[in-house]
Amino acid sequence: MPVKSIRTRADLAINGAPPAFARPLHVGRPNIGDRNAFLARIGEALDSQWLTNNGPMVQELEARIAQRLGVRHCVAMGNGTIALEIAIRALGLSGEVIVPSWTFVATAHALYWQGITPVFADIDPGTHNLEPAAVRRMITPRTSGIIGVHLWGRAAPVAELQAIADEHGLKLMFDAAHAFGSSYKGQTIGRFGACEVFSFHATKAFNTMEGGAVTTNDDTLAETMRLMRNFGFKGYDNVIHPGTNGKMIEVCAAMGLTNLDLFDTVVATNRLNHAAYVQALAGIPGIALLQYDSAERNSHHYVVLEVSVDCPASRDDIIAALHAENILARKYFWPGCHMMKPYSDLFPHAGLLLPHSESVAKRVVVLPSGLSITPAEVREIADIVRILCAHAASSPSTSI
Ligand code: T4K
Repeated sequence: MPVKSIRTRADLAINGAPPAFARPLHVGRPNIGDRNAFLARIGEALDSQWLTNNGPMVQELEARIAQRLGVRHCVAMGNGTIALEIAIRALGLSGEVIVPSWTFVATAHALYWQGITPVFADIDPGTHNLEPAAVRRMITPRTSGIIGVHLWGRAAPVAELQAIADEHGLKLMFDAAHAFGSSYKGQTIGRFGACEVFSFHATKAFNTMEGGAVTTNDDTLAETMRLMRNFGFKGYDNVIHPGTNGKMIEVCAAMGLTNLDLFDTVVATNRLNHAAYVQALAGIPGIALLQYDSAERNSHHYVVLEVSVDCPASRDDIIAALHAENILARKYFWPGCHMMKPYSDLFPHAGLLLPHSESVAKRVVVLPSGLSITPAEVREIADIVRILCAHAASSPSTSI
């Protein structure tokens, strides 16, 4: 049987028809803290009739995050994308800015949306983060800055990128959307570059439903971003800066305060799930899990499986088999930003300089984790991959 036609364990003649999981196991299932604590906070907001515009819960959340990350300022925003846009504008970036292609498209969009050209640099295939030598190659007289992305919560090469930025007079900021609670050389992410931008989207390890924040140790930059997120208002009737609406609402802050209390549990659960995946997937040819540096903190929110050419089943066959079993694994961030229409129109030949990004994009499967799945379910997921690969290896008609 060709691997492409394998869809369920029933096809593999292992057992009966129903999918392995009656309920879907999603990548990105939100981790939700104490429901009563959350509802009590919502009650407070309703009683106080203060729902948005720098409300008390937003301020409390900012203070708690700044303290947790060890940074002077946390400026909460409506989502990670508006937070990126505001940070980019507050830093005065223009012309060209160097970013990885191997990231969620919001990193590139946040620039392009503001008339700035994202220039894609290649990654280190071992870490999936920007490769400093590749960044150097993309610098032109129009380059004004670099946005490093701490992909999968693993720190980008901060010191090397800062050295390049200093040498060329460029601004450096980080997209830390995946990196809440991560560390770089033992120091919590949030303090590096001119500023760092977090996403607190529902799908993130720490979530405020929708939300994000910029953290910085720069007092002036923080003040500018606070103005920009609220139309440039300084007090009533006094607009002193161009601005937009980037505000976080109280309901989202209530979720954030509730979920901050849960975060250490989320990380501990993710670590158990990750270890279970490593063990359960061991020995399948051509299958490897991206490992995180044990000396650094990482929420282990992203379980990133890489399927090499040595694997008897292709990456897309694995995805199809998992989906048929109700396991909604993802191909994040396939096919890479440079292959997405706005940017492939702009740079049709960008791939020539992005060999590692293109090859990683073909290999990756992101698997579910978080509070909604257990190590026992992890082992079942791994079994499906193992069975598929064994079948593909033994099927002479397999073509992938
Ligand atoms: N930079 C980076 C590096 C990022 O990864 C992101 C966001 C950003 C910047 C921008 O931050 P935000 O502006 O979003 O705050 C999702 C998220 O929407 C996005 O926040 C995230 N990265 C990206 C990696 O994933 P999609 O297009 O994959 O979303 P969707 O609707 O397919 O949902 C993802 C999975 O989560 C599905 O399996 C369903 C599940 N899910 C989702 C939601 C919203 C749930 O189970 N419950 C839910 O409530 O982008």
